[in-house]
Amino acid sequence: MSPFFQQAPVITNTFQTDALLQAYLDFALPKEYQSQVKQDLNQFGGRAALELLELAAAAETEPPQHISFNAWGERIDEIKFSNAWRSLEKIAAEEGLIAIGYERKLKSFSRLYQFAKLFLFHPSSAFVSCPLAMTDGAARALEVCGKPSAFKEAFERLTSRSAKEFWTSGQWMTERTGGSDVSDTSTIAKKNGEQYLLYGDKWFSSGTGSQMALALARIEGSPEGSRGLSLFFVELRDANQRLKNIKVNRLKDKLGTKGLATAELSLEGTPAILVGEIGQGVKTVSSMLNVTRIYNSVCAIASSARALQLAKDYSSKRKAFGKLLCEQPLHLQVLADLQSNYEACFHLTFFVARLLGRDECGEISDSEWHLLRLLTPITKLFTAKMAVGLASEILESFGGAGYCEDTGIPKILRDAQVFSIWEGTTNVLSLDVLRVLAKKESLGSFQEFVVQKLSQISNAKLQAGVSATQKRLTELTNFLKVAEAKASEEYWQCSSRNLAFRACSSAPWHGK
Ligand code: UCC
Repeated sequence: MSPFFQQAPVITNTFQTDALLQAYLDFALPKEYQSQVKQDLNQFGGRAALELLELAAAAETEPPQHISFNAWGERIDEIKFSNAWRSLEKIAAEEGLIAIGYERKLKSFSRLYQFAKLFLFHPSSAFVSCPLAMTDGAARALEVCGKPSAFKEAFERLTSRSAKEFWTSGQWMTERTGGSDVSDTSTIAKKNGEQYLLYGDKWFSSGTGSQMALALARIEGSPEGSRGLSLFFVELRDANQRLKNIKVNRLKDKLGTKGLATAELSLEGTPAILVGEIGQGVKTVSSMLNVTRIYNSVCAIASSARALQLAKDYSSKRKAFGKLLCEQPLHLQVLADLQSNYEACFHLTFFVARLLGRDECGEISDSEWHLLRLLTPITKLFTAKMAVGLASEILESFGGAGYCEDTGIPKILRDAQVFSIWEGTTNVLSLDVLRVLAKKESLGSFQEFVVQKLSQISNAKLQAGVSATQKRLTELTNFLKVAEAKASEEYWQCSSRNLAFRACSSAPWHGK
């Protein structure tokens, strides 16, 4: 008898195999854009399943290296990236992963198209998606500031389709004193003619291979706290590609995201240009944060889609107790539950992406704007937690094989854990939800939205879901009344997580 070897799960064209993404585009994209978008995503889904996947594996096998000194003892602080990593960046530029969002050829639907493409890219990107998130966020922050002439070239490069011209950006906020609380930022900006020189340490910089960064710093003499912070544009390298008065202290040894260089930096008189107004740094960077948080959500659902695709394929190949896994009721039930949670998160994320597109094209109503502001942190925190839980269940669905590194499954779990930390932890985002709810318009817009969507549902089969959603909305409203009556800051803070999760599970996200 020939020995038994288990067939491995395989990934094939990730657009063609994604019935949900295709159906969503049919539903959400106007007819005139459908064929061009689907054609592009179809070719990209093919690349994601083969070429990109191989490059991503190579980028993880050859992680970035920090070379502090050259052969002659001179400090050079070079970060050496694999060719595979650089190829992924090049492909990202050429495929327009940032450009699509700014060319706006599909008007307000450009974000939907761009994020659908990012959704295919992320799981085969070794987290090149992380610098892309910051690049997009930086482009948006510069755009919101009116693209002053000093940043014209940077904006063009960030949104370029030419790999030669393309720049990525870092986002330098976090310091040793805290990633969430930036109020203690100790980086100082000293005036130097029209520009500034930055002095201080940045503790989590994942854009070290980038050509620019947006950095928070305190102009000498500015008040303490976050209201004394300003935002700065930094061009990292000189004409010889040497870092401009920036020392790389070390690369972080992280749980996952191994292909991504995350560095600790010292700024030792780094030239910088003020972005936006003095003392408005947090507010100015928040347009970047809101974009990177949506990226986080898209990447979270994308990694879940990939994990499900692997598990579903495996279940049609793996036999146990005389049947394939996909014929085992309990196995199917577990996968179905995961799929349904994932699909809810998919709809929520793409709904927010469409709102962002409407905002950027000046088509958003006041009520939708409040909804976008509220849903951005809620979506980020909810999709991140879903992705971590799903990755753990999917790993388990592979049994012992899922626990072995060479199947590639453990990496999915390690990488998923970053989603609830990157760009704000669940607690920080819950507190952001409180910040938004303090302005009453957001809650009103949310309630109005849910009621209006429910009123459009006429299918009798969906009535149980409608009633359940109405009940949850009433519970949420009652919960807020009780919290308001108690009115203590402590009570509000303790309730904020619960509040964010309740809001997320009270709404029908599918709908125009
Ligand atoms: O550190 C990081 C790396 C983690 C490890 C990752 C592993 C490696 C990478 C792997 C990648 C795959 S990531 C960065 C994590 N840090 C954050 O995300 C920051 C978290 N903190 C916050 O989000 C805070 O809420 C702050 C910093 C945004 C704000 O804190 P403040 O200063 O206490 O907030 P204020 O004073 O309430 O806000 C100042 C102004 C207000 O407007 P005005 O002045 O009109 O009242 C706010 O309404 O900014 C406004 N604002 C916003 N506006 C604050 N947040 C927002 C927002 N999101 N959108 C619009």
